[in-house]
Amino acid sequence: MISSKMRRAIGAFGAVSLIALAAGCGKPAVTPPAKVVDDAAGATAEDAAAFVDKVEATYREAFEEASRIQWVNSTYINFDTDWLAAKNAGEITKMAVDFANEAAKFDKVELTPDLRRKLDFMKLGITLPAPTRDGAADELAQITTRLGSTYSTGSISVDAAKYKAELSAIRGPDGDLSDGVIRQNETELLMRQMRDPEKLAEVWTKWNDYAAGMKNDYARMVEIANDGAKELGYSDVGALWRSGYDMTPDEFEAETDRLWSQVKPLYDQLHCFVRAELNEKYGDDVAPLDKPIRADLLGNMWAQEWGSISDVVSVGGAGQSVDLDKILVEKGYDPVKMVSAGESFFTSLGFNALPDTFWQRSQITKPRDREVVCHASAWDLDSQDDLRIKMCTTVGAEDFTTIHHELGHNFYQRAYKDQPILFQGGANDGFHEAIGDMIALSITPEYLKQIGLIETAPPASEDLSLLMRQALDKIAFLPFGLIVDKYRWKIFAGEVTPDHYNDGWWALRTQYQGIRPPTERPGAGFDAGGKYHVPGGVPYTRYFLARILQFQFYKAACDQIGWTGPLHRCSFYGSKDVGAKFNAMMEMGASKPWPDALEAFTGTRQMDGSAIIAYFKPLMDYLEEENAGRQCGW
Ligand code: X8Z
Ligand code: ZN
Repeated sequence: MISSKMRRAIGAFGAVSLIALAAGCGKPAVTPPAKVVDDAAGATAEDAAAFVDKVEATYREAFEEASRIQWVNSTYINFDTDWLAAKNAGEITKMAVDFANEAAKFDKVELTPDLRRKLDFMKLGITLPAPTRDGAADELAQITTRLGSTYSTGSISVDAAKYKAELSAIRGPDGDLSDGVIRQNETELLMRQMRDPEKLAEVWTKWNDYAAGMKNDYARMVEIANDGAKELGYSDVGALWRSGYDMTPDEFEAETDRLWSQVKPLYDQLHCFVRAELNEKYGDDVAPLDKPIRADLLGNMWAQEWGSISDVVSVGGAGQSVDLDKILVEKGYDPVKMVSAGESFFTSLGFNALPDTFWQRSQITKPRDREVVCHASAWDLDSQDDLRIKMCTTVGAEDFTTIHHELGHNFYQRAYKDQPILFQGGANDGFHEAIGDMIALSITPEYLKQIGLIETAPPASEDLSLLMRQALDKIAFLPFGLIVDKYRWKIFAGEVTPDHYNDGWWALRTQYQGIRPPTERPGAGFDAGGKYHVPGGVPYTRYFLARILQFQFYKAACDQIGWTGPLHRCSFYGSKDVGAKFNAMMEMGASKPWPDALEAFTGTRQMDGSAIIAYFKPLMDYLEEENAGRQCGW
């Protein structure tokens, strides 16, 4: 499975990672056995340059074909597209592993920084490497394809009559409600909307139970990919993943812990306040004040972002001043119009409009009558202009943010399209995830007024309620963003074994997020498998980094326009200067160590939590006061 610097699509199963999808069928692809090159005798810098040229030419062609296969598979999952995707993924993994091994013959040759970086990326771009022994790459590709499809085509069964109202709310009056089968993306929508603790617990439990069916495949995937990582010289896959940040794996882990300790006080205050609000709504039985919060009450299947329960968590008793969910519906926005609005923000900064093919080829809403990967992703199929998003958009605030997120990937991809293919990627993967989010931070009431979504911006007295809505998404996410990989690092290192997959998961969930499951979980289950990126093999620390970085980018942009007001009210909509400077960072792609890119836009070389802390300062002051008499913690 390939990703990062070698990916063509971001956030796609398989296409973030060209090689993730696999079929459980079909004859293995025929490819020559890989040869491990350990003879460095006589290799020169010129040889290295010629080798890199060959690899890049090969990848340009191979990635385009792989992306198109992955696209068809992700937008039409069936036996045949799984078969094709798995076959192709196996071939690409073999090719990439062969190149990575061959690159080792230049380990001791003195090279320019660019060449050295490209050779390093040949290894680091393989998210889940296969060992070179016969059959391993194909087995891995089949497993990862099956995991992807099993997740995306997953469903649960409920009593249709009991959920009639909820199902018609998400399917509309014409939707068929009779069968009681709730599909994966519908379980997400239900967790957002339902407020009945018994129904929440049922949907939550059934989805997490469904995930247990992916456990054996996952455990086998870990075995094979770890063998592959060892052949490439890493202790395990976790170490490989932590090596992509221009520092050692240990330094990177320490860096993420440092960032977490900077922002943890924000989370602790938010947790304390939200738990008290839930206690008021649901009472001591469902939401006691002295225990971790029940994970199904937070408006999200994974308790990762809590913005959907802003109706429950109110500031000073005030209602929601700007209810974007309602406004988008009232103003007659449909999914395409939402994407158009997102594009307009980027063009206001001076970026060119998206190509016509974006509109012709993207999947913006869920097609009827066929299985697709609903999890949102952004694609660049030809490493040039064939940009697309793939979403199952519903009209509302959450997907409006996700659209900006995905478009951020597309505009980044286009900005670095003239880089050599091995440098076509984010400065690090956190940058890639932060671009669109940074733009979305600029969706302030003042901006909504500018684009005609609201008539008058609310007074400053309503800032706290707006900040609360943001905190429920941005701050609540921080520990989740950290633990998904802390968990997988432990699995790859053998510290959490399949018999204890759930024990390991819930230990971290409780320790970092302060949440608990609504029902008793089997220790040997696989609840983490119910989160897209786990069966999808998509590394997750990138999203933690992005939560920090997006505020750094945003603050830098606001400084550039000379903003002196409260940070959360700044919108840089329409600033060509910010656009030009942002583009200068984006067009570097992955060609330089990430601190260079960060410095180009923000003037600093450190990832740092002080911008997110500054943004939420007014809310934190409020929360500290409100929580003063409370027993916080769990
Ligand atoms: O997976 C995504 C994007 C695609 S890269 C929609 N995100 C993470 C998630 O959904 O878990 C964005 C925020 C975190
Ligand atoms: Zn993304």
